[in-house]
Amino acid sequence: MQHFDVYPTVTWSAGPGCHGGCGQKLYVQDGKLIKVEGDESHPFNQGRSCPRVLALTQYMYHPDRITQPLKRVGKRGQGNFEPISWDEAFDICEQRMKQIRDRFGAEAMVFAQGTGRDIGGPISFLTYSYGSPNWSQLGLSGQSCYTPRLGAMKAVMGDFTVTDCSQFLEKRYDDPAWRRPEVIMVWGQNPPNGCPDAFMGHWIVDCMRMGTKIISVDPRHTWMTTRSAHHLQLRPGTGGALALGMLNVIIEKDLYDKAFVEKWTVGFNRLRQRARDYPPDKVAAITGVPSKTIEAAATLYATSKPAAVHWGVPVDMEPEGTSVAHAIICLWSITGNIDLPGGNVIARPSHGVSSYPYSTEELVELYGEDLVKKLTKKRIGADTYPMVKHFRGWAHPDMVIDQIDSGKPYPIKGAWIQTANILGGQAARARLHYEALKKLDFVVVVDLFHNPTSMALADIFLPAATFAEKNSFRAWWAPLSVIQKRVQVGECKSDWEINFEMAKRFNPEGMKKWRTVEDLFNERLASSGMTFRQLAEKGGWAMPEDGPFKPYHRHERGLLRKDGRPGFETDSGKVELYCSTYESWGLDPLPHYVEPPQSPTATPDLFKKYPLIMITGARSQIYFHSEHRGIPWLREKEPDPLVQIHPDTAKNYAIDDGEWVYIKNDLGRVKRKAKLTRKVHRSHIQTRHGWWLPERSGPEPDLFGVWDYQINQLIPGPQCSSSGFGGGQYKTTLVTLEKITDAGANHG
Ligand SMILES: Nc1nc2c(c(=O)[nH]1)N[C@H]1C(S)=C(S)[C@@H](COP(=O)(O)OP(=O)(O)OC[C@H]3O[C@@H](n4cnc5c(=O)[nH]c(N)nc54)[C@H](O)[C@@H]3O)O[C@H]1N2
Ligand SMILES: Nc1nc2c(c(=O)[nH]1)N[C@H]1C(S)=C(S)[C@@H](COP(=O)(O)OP(=O)(O)OC[C@H]3O[C@@H](n4cnc5c(=O)[nH]c(N)nc54)[C@H](O)[C@@H]3O)O[C@H]1N2
Ligand SMILES: [Mo]
Repeated sequence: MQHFDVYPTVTWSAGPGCHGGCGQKLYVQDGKLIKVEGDESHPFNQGRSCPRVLALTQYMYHPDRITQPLKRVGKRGQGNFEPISWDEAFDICEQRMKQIRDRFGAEAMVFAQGTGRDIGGPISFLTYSYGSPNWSQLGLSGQSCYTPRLGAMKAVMGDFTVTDCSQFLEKRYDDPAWRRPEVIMVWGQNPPNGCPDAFMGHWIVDCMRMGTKIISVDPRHTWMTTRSAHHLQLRPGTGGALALGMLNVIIEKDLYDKAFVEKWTVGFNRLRQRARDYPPDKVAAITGVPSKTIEAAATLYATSKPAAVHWGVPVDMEPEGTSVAHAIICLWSITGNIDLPGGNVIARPSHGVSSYPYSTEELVELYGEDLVKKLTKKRIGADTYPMVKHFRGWAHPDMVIDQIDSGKPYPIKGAWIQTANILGGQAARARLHYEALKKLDFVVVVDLFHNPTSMALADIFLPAATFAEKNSFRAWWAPLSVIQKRVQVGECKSDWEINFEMAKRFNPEGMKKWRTVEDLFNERLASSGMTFRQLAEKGGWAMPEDGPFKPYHRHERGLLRKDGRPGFETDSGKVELYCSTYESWGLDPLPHYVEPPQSPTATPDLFKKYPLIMITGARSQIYFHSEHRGIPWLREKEPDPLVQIHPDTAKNYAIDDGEWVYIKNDLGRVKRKAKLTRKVHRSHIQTRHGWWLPERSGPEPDLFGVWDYQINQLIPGPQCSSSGFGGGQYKTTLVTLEKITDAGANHG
């Protein structure tokens, strides 16, 4: 056996893709990664790995991997690129982006990211160093991923919560301070598949093994719903009504936690009044969940202590995502399940470390007053939506694309796209994004592989590193971890390195305080009392110590508020069931329900033409959004783009299992292979997003078959929520089916 070394590190970003933070062991031989295994000593995953991380060697050394910077030659979209040096690539980006800044102002460049890998730090850093207010998750309609839930929690209770599966404790389930949740209400999430939002789905499975009961809120049957005490099989997009119906039951039956409500909440009577508008019978008619089931599930949840709610992205994608989130926050608040072991525990970044500066003071210090003024004056959407203005620094995705298209109120001339496949999966209205982005003068894509977005748009392509090839750090909840570089592939660089170099070119004065990327890491890590190297030497991770960054009972101990008084970090110091912040933003201060914009009752005529509700994007363990279609070990498990159809429904369209079909609506048609299954309701279909075929031709017009298979061509927009956050119509689009009869049609 030849010698190899084993190095511990933490995954985040390129490779598996996800939001997790699993400890992994990298087996390295002669400078090459030969195998990955879960690290048993890491408290996050306790030795587990997902299929995507186990396939890392195939991903890293894939023949299609881009390992040198590329410059487009010939016309955009023709697929002709030539390798250039990093110096030349950086020079071209600097020159072209400075031209845009000089002529049109820094706001004419948009900096676009995908979902939250370790990109938020590097990309906001670059955006602000360049001087643009327009940092966006471009394409994600209504910013409908986590941000609506986060914004609602911040406004209503001043902090974020997660289901307590002992993840803040080093000894995990063995720590006597932890209690197992009696009940976990899993609301619009499929935990074993997705591991979203810094939460490992398998923790819920662990709790189930120890005796936790599950209440599932999901229109489909999944592994988890079939093991639930109650499965609330609601119509997609009606969770707001369901949550209000459960509040009604809990309040009217007197099942709420009176002591907690009295001491720690405001607005209970007004919430009670509002919930009276949602009696179980009425809610049953809206959601399709029998009233008896609503009552039973609400009763089980409210009479179990501790109990927790674990929620997913369908909450955000409801028409009023921030209001649905508000209703669910009221559920865990009036049952007193906050900040206690086994409940919805308050989550803060470990050791107070954040990878990017959010506070106004930090921004002023780093980039000056002018930028901060621009952030509220010129950031797209900040004027229109108070929640966009006051929560997080993101420009509003739907408004950004409309502005790129119209050039009004000011022109957008360039885009820096990093960790996002806008055309291949992120964007609703995919065709509009394509047409509009084509108009830009200059586009940089930073990625690991070509995809439809880079092929159609990139002028410069910069090759990024996987997690095994980079230094970085991670402070999304706990533990605080460092990611350590163990191998090098080609000339690839980390997102931090790339953006650090570009930031120096745009803001040389401001960048003088850091000589290297590691200096910057050390500054961000300062509140932990450790440097990057010290944390690495300690084993690579650290759990928070007792204080503001570690549960439990912090509101009682005065550890949550800046002024040190007991209570929550809101104006009233309490959980605001009646939310004064929403009120000050011109939003309904109480939760309410809005029907999806396309639905059997909202648009009956459209429903006649398109009688199926399409759910898209329920996560697969095999793929991360549009990634991994080219990785042999993964593709083998799920080779074709499937659509789940109930057998009775399929019969109506004369569709057999395994036949190819079109999914259609007024926006177009997309190919799928039928998978007949009773897992979906008769009136719904479900299909995954992110399909393109790396094996097909890249250059225009084919763009890897994206226009044949990209379901987001059918997803309408713009978002429909009054707060500006939420309301992407990814789970509630009306469609119909048609069998493809042309025997010769090429299905990829
Ligand atoms: N392997 C893998 N992991 C991932 C991702 C990935 O692509 N692959 N993506 C990551 C990202 S960015 C995110 S946001 C998360 C998302 O992961 P989740 O939050 O789990 O969301 P989904 O998988 O979209 O849907 C979860 C469940 O909600 C159900 N559902 C659909 N519509 C509704 C509805 O209207 N109401 C309710 N109550 N339920 C509904 C679906 O049937 C599905 O079973 O996963 C992250 N993790
Ligand atoms: N129909 C439908 N569409 C959806 C959803 C849905 O439920 N239904 N979900 C939406 C949601 S919640 C989200 S968050 C978006 C996600 O949308 P995206 O985040 O755009 O999804 P990905 O397909 O993962 O694209 C990421 C791209 O970044 C590259 N990449 C991965 N890691 C790194 C890295 O570390 N550095 C760099 N530079 N590049 C990297 C990948 O190769 C890939 O090309 O999709 C949305 N789209
Ligand atoms: Mo997401």
